[in-house]
Amino acid sequence: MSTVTNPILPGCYPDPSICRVGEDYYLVTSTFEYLPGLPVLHSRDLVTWEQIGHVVHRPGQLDYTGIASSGGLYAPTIRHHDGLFWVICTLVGQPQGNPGGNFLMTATDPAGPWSDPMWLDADGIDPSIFFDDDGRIWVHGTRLAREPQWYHQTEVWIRELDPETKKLTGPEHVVWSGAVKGAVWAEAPHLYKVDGTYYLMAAEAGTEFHHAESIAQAEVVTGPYVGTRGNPILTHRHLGRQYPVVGAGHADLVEAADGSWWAVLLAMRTYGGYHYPLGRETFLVPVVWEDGWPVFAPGVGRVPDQVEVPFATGPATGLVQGGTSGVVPSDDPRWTAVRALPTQVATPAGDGWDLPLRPATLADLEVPAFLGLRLQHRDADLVVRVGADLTDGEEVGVAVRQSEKDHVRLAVTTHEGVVRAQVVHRQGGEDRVVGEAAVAGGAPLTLVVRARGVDLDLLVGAGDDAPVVVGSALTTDLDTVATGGFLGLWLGVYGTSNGAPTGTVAHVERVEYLPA
Ligand code: 6LW
Repeated sequence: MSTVTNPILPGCYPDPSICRVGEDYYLVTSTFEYLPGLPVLHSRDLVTWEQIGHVVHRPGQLDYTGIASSGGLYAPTIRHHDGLFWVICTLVGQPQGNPGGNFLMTATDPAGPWSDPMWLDADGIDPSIFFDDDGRIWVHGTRLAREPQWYHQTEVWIRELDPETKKLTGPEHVVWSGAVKGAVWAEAPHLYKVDGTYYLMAAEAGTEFHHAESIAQAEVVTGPYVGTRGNPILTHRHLGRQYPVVGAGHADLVEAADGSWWAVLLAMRTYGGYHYPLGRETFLVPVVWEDGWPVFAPGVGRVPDQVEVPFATGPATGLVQGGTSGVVPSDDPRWTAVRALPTQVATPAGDGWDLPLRPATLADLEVPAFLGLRLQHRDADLVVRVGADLTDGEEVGVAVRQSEKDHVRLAVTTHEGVVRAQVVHRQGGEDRVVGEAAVAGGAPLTLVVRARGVDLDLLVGAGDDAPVVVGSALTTDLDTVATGGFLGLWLGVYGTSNGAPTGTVAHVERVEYLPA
């Protein structure tokens, strides 16, 4: 028996989906505009998780051109059938004329390689796939209702997939709009068959404070689906905004090898008031079946802080964080870039990276020279040692990123041989300088993001000098409660020539992510 502390995946790991193959569990989450996309996490016991790869890991697999922050990859579903892993997902926010929408990818090894996308003729988001025991395959998803009877009414549709052509075929069935009349955003639908009955489980009320999970059953896969009187089967909305975990929903079920049932779902841990800078995280909840319906967290009725997993023997670490030293080597799977793969913007070099500056800035809808990782702890430091021979107009720095419009950066620049550092808070698309300091001394520079709850300090030190604070900001000005969107915060290193052609390469000697 092991006891794991929730969340099992801390930081921005939203919209989890899980499947089991023998004794192995595989889980995927959304990644929006970040690449590589859709991390594949593996566990043998639900308590110790390791990242083994990504579904979107190859240049050219998907085109992220022009995709704004909080667009991109939403809400994947992972299933295993007949020796093949299937992921179905949506690429959101493609400019007109480019492929986008719902697609399938398959792999024989969940660590990859994964196939190119097989695009589906279906609009909407949150697709899922169900393999019935009669050999038929059913795709389902959600979209704004074609003939809405209330504002933001969505509808869950089901349609058959032809296994040969991988195209949708036959009639479409609209089966669900949420458990309550007037429900908004029926999302993350997943079909299951348990003891001969079909179950359609879906979230509703939006991926925010009112988020809730509901379930319905049918005798035939295409419905009609009838909800349980017990809906919603899980929500935290009745606990109020002071409760430290909010927004529970977007669940997926898995049956363990011993016959026990579990759900993974997203929720947010608040701090600094009603804010969640770490974003939507993945939690584990035990499930039992009573009278033909699932009961989430029996006896507790909400997402438990700690979960006992009887068959687990592991150290219950949740997602294992980097090395003990905190150094993030360039092959660490947590590295992500924006609209491109890390290896398309930088080259691994020693413990670090060679990062060629790019004309694009963090504010542009392009590929910036940015390498980052999720903020996974309230209190953590990102410490970067970087050297660059900048010319006037160029900058290298560290950033706390929500989006193009909202981020805080410590920018080191040079002007006529004078090096200085500025902390710039870009808020709602407007830059504001919140701190400034001269930088004198040797190379390389040490750039630090120090997150302590709501407080963010950005520091610079030259050569062997101890870093000093240049400016400060608040994580609660950067989270999605403040800015909108779907993301938790990212910390990273960046370099830009601010629009000018450049041949400058920053050498990122060392990056450490240090939970404090
Ligand atoms: C996702 C939707 C949601 O598509 O947020 O919790 C959206 N739910 O299901 C983006 O993550």
